[in-house]
Order: sequence, then C-alpha cells, then structure tokens
Amino acid sequence: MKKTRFPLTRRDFLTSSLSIAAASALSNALPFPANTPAGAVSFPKNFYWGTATAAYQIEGAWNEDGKGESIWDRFSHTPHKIKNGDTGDVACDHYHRYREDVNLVRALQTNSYRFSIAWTRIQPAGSGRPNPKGLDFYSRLIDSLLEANIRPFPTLYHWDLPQALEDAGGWPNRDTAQRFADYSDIVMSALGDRVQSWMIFNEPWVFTTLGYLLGTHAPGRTDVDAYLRSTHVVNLAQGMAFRVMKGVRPRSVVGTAFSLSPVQPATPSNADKEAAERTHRWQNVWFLEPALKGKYPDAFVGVTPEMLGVQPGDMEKVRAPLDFIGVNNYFRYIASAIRPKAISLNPIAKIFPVDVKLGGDTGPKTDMGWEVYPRGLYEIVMRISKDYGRPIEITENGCAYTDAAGKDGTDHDTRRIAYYNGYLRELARAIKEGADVRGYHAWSLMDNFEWAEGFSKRFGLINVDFKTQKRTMRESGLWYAKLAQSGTLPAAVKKAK
Ligand code: IFM
Repeated sequence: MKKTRFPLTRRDFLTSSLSIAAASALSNALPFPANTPAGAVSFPKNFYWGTATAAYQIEGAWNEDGKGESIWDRFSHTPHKIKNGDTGDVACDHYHRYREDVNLVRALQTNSYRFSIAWTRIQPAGSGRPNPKGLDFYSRLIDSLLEANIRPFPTLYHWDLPQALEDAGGWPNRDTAQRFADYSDIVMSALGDRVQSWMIFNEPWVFTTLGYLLGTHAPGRTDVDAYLRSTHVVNLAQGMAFRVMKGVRPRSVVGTAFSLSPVQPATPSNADKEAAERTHRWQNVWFLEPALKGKYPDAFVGVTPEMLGVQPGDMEKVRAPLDFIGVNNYFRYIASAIRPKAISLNPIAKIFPVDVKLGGDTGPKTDMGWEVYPRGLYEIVMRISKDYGRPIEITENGCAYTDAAGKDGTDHDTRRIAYYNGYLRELARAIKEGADVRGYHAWSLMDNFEWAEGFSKRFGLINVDFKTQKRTMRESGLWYAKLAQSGTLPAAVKKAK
C-alpha cells in the first residue's frame, strides 16, 4: 500500500492513501443509477443561469492601484508551492479586460455572474480606510453587468486573506473575524445600492482545511490546533458579517457557497455508515450547522469547545440565518471507518477516525482525477434541502478537460458538454421532487488559475490562451448559451464516456 506522507496533497488526502476501500467492494455497493431523466427537461421560469469566477483566479494586476499583498500572492511567489511555478500575477488579466469579459458573459446568454471581491483591493492590509480605486473597480464591473441585464452575484471572500492579517495570526486569530466584519461593512455600504444577492464565503471547509491543516493551499500551515481555531473564527466571521450586511441593507439576500458532496459508506457495515455520517458533519456542514442551528455537529472525537476557542456567547454570534445555501458540487466522497493500523499513518485519525476517498470508481475521471458522478448533485441537493429547508443556489459545478482545438479553431469539448448535461438533468430531478433551487453557475466562465494546479487545469466554457490573453468560446459555451436562452435541455442525451 502507498505510504501516507504529511503534509498531504489535496489529492493524496482525499483520494488514495487514507482510503482502504477496495474498488470491487465499491462497485458492488454502489451501482450507478439509471433513473436520470432522459427526455427534454425544462427548468423553472426566472431561473438564474450563470457562470462563476474568483478574484485571484482571474484578475491579475496583483499589485496595481494600491492593492495589498494577499496570502495567495505570497504563497504563489514561494518556490515549489504551485505547479510549474505559476502565479496569479496576471492570470486572465481580467482587471484590465473586464469589459471584454462582461461581453462574454452576455454572449453566453446568462443572467447571473458570480465573482469575488479581493479584500486586498479594498483594504490593502486588511484594516483601516478603504482604497477608493479598489472599490471603483468593482463598482465599474457591477455597472457593466447591470447594463447587460446580468445579476451581479459577488462573494466577499474567495480565499485571498490580506497577508498583513495572516502575519497577525490569520484565521486562527479571533481578531480576524472583526476585521472581516469591518470589511463587509465597507463593501456593503459602497456596493449594496446596486447588488442585492451576496455570498459571504466561498468553501470555508476548503480554505481552512487546505490552508491550515494540510498546507497545500495558502497560507500553507500544517497545525491541527491552529486549524481547529481557524474553523471557529470563520464561523464567527460568518455570523458577524451576516448581521453587519443586513444592518446596512436589510433587504439584501445573503448566503455562503459551501463545498458540498454526498458521502457514501464504502460498505453497508454500521461502522462505515457512521463514518459516512461523520464525514458529512465535518466536510459538509461544519460551517452550515453553526449558522443555521447555533451548534457544532458531532464530527470529531475528543475536540472540546476550548480547543476550538469557543468563548461564552460565541454560539449566538455564529448564528446566521442565511437566505440561501450555495452548493458547490464536483464529486462524491466514499467513507470507511479507519483501521486501527492506519491511525499512525493519519495525523488526524485520533480526532477524525475515518478514511475518506474522493470519488468512486464508477464514472469517468476529469483532468482533476475527480469521478464524474452526476447523481451526486441530486443527492446532495435533496439532503441539504430536506435538512435545512432553505432556498438553494448552485454556486459552482464544472469540470477540467483539455481538448485540442479543431480545424475551425473551436475546442469541441464533448466531454464537458456531457458532464453538464448529466449534472443538470439530475438537478432538474431534484427540482421536480421539491428542492427550491433558484440558479445554477457553471465553474467556470473561462480557464483560470486553478490554485496549486496553476494553469494546468482548464475549467472554462471559454478557452484562454494565457500567452496572448485571447478568449475563444468552446463548443460547451455555445451549448450552455442555448440552454441559458431556452431554459430547456433537449431530449438527446450524450452520455459521459
Ligand atoms: O477553482 C475552484 C474554485 O476556486 C473553488 N471551487 C472548486 C474550483 C475547482 O477546483
């Protein structure tokens, strides 16, 4: 068996070394379902069709117009952290080309565009007076979207903490929650007159776990104690920002985009079923349950409120009755109870005695190595809808594939079309069965900086040539535009290979 290293890469942690499930047992336990709707499928009227991006992944201009250094600037400038030494210094140069990009959003016939705001453009060091040039950039972007009848749908924080705040302790430091609440006040006061719907965080589980526990993302720390505290401070920040935003704009619609994946037991044993539920409580709802229910789910063994840094009154502060739940879904998890022998291999097995494998072995894999599992979107939407009864926005779903351009210059990315076709059919099924889903955002509008993977993974409906910055619509983009315009998937089903 492959040896487990620490720190682990994201893929190591989630795909192989900590997993003990045998592939054959899995395929017996998890037959691929055949009940995906195959005929023409119509989505609700007034449905939002969108695409999603994030500031660090597309903007570039990393040190222009007064922008401060973020943890991702620092991390990507550190040798060996990012594949091929890539950085987001220029990325898609969106900071200078946003008008062209809004035209592409329009060409896709979409009526919603999810983007994020770089905290360091607004407050270069994470506190103090706002930088007018930073606010002005987002103000211009928002105006361009509104002129094109596209809903601006911003996220306040998509992983780019000001480096100055990391130097002061980062997310494990309680003070960061207050800094974040101040930042949310500035942004809402400046832009809330034109933006109604907001996300506070993007994937809080991912940026805390990869940033403070696994060390594969910025700021690259591997400290279990700091990690546990960071999760509580993020929950505090979520509750505090929610109240600040509602205070400034009571009619605003505020949610968070969570990384949410259905978790299946590797075998029908009670131990594996319990392992799957434990995984759901940590990886899916650790940042949702405090907001909506004012409590932490029972995910860890032996982790006390003191270890999380919980102080009297905090469990009221973490509450945030989110107006919607953002679902980012890419894959499923397979969980099995950890074997006693594996405890010494897994640095957190004492507090989390589960082996988690990312994806099963039934579907094809994308370039990320992620299994294509369309039914997972149905499963997680139904579970979240049943457990929390809130409106849902699909805030991310998509796939990385590289295809050479055909003779006509277009990427005929049939695998990407098949992916979207499959997931959207499963989403339609969830809606039909009662889930209140308001919108869907494809990740991503265009190829961009895929974090530790640099530019090696292409998620875009639009191809970007990073040497020339030329954007070219893929066949999937044309396909998505038709869907966004008609709101209907035609009857012919292309099956993912
Ligand atoms: O690129 C990321 C995005 O920033 C957050 N969600 C997952 C995407 C693909 O890995």
